[in-house]
Amino acid sequence: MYESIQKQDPVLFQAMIKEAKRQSEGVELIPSENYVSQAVLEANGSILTNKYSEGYPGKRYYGGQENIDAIENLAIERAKELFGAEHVNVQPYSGSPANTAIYFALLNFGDTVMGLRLDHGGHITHGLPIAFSGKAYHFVQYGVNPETGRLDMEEIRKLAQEHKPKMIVAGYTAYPRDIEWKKFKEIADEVGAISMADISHTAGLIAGKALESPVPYFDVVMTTTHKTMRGPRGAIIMCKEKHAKAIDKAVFPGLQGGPHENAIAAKAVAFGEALKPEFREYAAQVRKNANHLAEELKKRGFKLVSDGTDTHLILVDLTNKNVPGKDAQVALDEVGITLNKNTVPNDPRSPFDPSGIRLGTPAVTTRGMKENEMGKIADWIDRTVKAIGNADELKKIKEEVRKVCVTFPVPGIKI
Ligand code: DSN
Repeated sequence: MYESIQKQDPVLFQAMIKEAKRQSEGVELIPSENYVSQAVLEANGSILTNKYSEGYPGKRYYGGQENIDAIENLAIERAKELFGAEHVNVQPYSGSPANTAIYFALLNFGDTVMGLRLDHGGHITHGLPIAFSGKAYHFVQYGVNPETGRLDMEEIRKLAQEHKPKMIVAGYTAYPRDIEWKKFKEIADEVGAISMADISHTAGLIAGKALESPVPYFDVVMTTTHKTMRGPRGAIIMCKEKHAKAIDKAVFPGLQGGPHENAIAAKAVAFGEALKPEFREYAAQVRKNANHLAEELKKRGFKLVSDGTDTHLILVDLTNKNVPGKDAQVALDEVGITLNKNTVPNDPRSPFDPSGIRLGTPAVTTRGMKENEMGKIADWIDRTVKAIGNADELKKIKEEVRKVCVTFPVPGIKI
């Protein structure tokens, strides 16, 4: 791998090879991560990075666009087919710029918007007070029900009727349950709000027909293209035709300059892969694995927020184990299991040292792991959490993890 880098830049090469080893010898459970195919890697690292192409296909500000237009149109057409979208903009650099572009297109600064609190599973771009979204717009934040850990649609309806938002954002980074898209749309319609869905976490499951889609109902739907979509780092915005002009103008020239056509080509590759029947099997298996892992963790006394999962994602509250999320993350890192510490709803601890951990199955499923491996992973997690401070036991678990992982090759890694 990386022969030219090895020759030209041995220091960087060493770090990259170590990372490749880490990715292939460990269990990747961060729910927003995945392993892309060799074809996605090739498109992303291709000569398309050389080209500037401000504007949109057929209307650019620089010459030499005949191939770039064809590539961007391919990504657009495949995304439309995959999600049944009326209009797609494939240029956003990533999720946060995409969300910012949507607000910039459809809101005025200071407008009232509703979004889920970050510490209940939302995102910084859904109105965190110290973020741009929270400063530029008047976000009214909704939360999950403290008893059930689930969204309470009646509470959301009440808040919407009280605050009359111009937009309602339905989208999540640490919420394990399926979303009632139709109900959200009904509430938005009742108060005359624009409906916006951020499906960054579940887009691959929606594309793979393993979860219901908001695209037929919602005014605007955005997603990152990595995570369950298994494409390059980036994002797309889908919308009804009536919002198309505003969205396109907000992305360029409103917020961005030249689109990254190498990433757009890689998005086209990923959408092509997701249109194949195998991707439906993948999406279904991601859910099966998450569900199995959740049940295996519960059997070992782990408390899950909302008591389970409908998606790829599991949120564990470690309070009953007397282990802070940060300590669990560090110990699991030591054995080669990667996940992230996470707040749980109404967490008494701080976001830097919260009560929970967040995990998910998109990456392990890409490697071909199934229910049998989910049982092993639950066991390793349980033993690791119990063995914090016991170097010998952690070393033993690390070797068990490595032995299993090397039998499941990672796409794009040959070492
Ligand atoms: N950082 C992403 C995640 O991990 O969910 C959200 O932007």
